[in-house]
Amino acid sequence: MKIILTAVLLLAAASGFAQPTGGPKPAPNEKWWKETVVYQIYPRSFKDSDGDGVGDLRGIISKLDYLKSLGVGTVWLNPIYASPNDDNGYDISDYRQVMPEFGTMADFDALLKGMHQRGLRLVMDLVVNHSSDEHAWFKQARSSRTNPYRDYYHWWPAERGKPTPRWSFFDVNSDAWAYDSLTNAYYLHYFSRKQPDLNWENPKLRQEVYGLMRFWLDKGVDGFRMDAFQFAAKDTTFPRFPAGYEKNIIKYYGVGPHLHDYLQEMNREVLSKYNVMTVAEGAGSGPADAMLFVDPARHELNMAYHFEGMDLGNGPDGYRLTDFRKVYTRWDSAFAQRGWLSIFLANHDVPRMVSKFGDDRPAFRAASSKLLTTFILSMRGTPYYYNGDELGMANIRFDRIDDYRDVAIRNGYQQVKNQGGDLAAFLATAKRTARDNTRTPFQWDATPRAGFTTGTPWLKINPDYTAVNEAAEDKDPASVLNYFRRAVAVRRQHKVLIYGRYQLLDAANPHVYAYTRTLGPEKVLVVLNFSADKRAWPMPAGLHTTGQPWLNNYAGFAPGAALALQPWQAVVVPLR
Ligand code: TEU
Repeated sequence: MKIILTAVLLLAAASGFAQPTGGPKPAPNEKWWKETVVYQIYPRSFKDSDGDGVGDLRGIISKLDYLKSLGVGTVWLNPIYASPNDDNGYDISDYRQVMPEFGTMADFDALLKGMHQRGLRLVMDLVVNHSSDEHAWFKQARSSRTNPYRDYYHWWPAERGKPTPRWSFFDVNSDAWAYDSLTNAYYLHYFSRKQPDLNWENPKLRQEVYGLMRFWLDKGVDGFRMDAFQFAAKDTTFPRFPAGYEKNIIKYYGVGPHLHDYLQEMNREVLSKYNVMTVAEGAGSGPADAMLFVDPARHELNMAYHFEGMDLGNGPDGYRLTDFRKVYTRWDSAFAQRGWLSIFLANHDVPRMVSKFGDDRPAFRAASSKLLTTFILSMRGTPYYYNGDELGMANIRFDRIDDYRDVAIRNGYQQVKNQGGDLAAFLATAKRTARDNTRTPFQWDATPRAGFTTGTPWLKINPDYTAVNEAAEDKDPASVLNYFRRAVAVRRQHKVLIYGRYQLLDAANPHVYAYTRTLGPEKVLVVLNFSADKRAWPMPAGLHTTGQPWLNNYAGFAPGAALALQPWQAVVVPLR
């Protein structure tokens, strides 16, 4: 009897049914990381506690109750490790130390504890495609060709001549090989010169990474966002790529040989031992590639973000709703049966969501921010929401190169200058697309420096902070902030919004994006007017709303044969 009972319990645990007593049992593929809402904090810009103009861990700690008030379940923190900050912490010089500008390990421990006490989970950024050139491994590696750390990185001995060209994201010459005279060799850096790529073919390096992952997991962190990891595996024979390859970087640079072997090994040795979530930043060039990262049968990562949605609308004419809808529909159907995605419209690498996908003119900023929030929180996939978007923060649109801090922009500008190119055109594009647009300090209140710092902020504060700030919005029931809180609460209450089948309606409508979500007997309609004009949207035959909307960014809702939509109106309403 005892043996049978044990077997039953083991089976239950294996099938995901093991639950503390009480509460409804989740279905087998329900997971906490599918049900959570992730809120991304860019620590440099969130809240400064000591007046040096740089956000820090104590600053975040002082805002824990704010985080709790949002209703989100998980915080993803951009890198907080020791770093010379060539790329704002994405160049790590010690993976087991906290960047002194951000605080101490004791501050980190207090932050983690404070989050857990409030039922919030903490996900860290794991940046292991590259380290800083100031990491002890690289200092060793570059010191001699026979150093034991040499093979932690990729080298091309200069006696072989010039290396086969490789393109770099942030290099001033777009050259991913940097010559190091000490050992007469070039090292590889897909990002800046201060971010040498780590050699994942070296099992010792892989064990180092697993060790540092355990270090943070043993502290109790709840998962990792895997930075640029698709670039970690490379063809180290460095073949020539066909002309024009730099236009399809992911295809040639990403998802190289053995990438999935590494992820499976990492899962086996580390991730499988903890109840944590993992998300791949980028996952190849299409849904089939992405599935390989997250198919549960493969035991690699939990979810991925694809860039196809983000890559829309970078040109001066913005994006078309028809393209936007096609992308999200295609990815949803590719993951309808298995695998899991994230849904996001902004992060620290792209402009503000309201400026890019909405309309940040004063008349439409709030409505379009709320509409985009509704989209993120009503799609299948784990929502990732970038700090400040809950206030409707907009692009700052710098005029001068000196205002930028980002290595990508500063080196890009220098390159255009060196080539005698059109600097005005470069700056015009940067206004629209630069990463510093989303990195400006969080706008807490209308006092000088937006309540972010008492010192000089590391990056200028958007002057609109006197109107757009947390203190004002907190008090206003109709604010973007309070709409975000409602939308998070609604998602948490209704599993149909998390797991429900997505079905597109009115697929060719150039302005209105509408879909249903269905789970068992529950069915809900989402209607989003992606335009600054009023629109009448005819209800499709056979669909009948029932009761009041769960979410509506305008006051009124009149059911009927056609919905009269206001500019940027978003409605989520149950169907019978
Ligand atoms: O980004 C990796 C990535 O592929 C993005 O490079 C993106 O294409 C780029 O930022 C465009 O400018 C990650 C981080 O999110 C980013 O902040 C880092 O700069 C980068 O890795 C290097 O670590």
